[in-house]
Amino acid sequence: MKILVLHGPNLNLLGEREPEIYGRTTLAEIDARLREQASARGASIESFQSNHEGALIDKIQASRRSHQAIIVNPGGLTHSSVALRDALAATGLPIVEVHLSNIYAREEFRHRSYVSGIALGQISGLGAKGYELALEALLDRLK
Ligand code: CA2
Repeated sequence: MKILVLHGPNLNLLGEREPEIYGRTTLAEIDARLREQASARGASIESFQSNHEGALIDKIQASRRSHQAIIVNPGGLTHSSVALRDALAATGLPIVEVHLSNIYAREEFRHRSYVSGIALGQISGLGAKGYELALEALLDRLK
């Protein structure tokens, strides 16, 4: 069982800037925890971060046959990208959307997600723990 973990634009800055909003955990630490968690359950993850919408879409398209589920934090593209939503929907894979911050407690423009309508579920506001919860839920579902 292989799960794709996608991190959108600017998430490479995690742990370096704005810790009061996004926490102190780095992206490498999040990925390492998920790798351990997956392997303890006989699964694996592939992690991919990009600041480029097209690169994320290429990765999503390629994942259709090689992966069984997707965890995605689309970053700012959450609120703007129909193309990313379409690519995710086209995989037909179960998708969990994760946000470190509570997008509904922030600016109005963050309240709309183009991804939530095609996701199995969304976890928002629980920091890095949200990724672990997403992985657990997907592995339970895939078993
Ligand atoms: O809360 C989240 O996970 C977000 O997806 C993060 C996005 C934001 O645009 C969404 O509304 C909510 C921003 C990612 C940028 O991450 C940074 C991390 C550290 C320092 C600066 C930006």
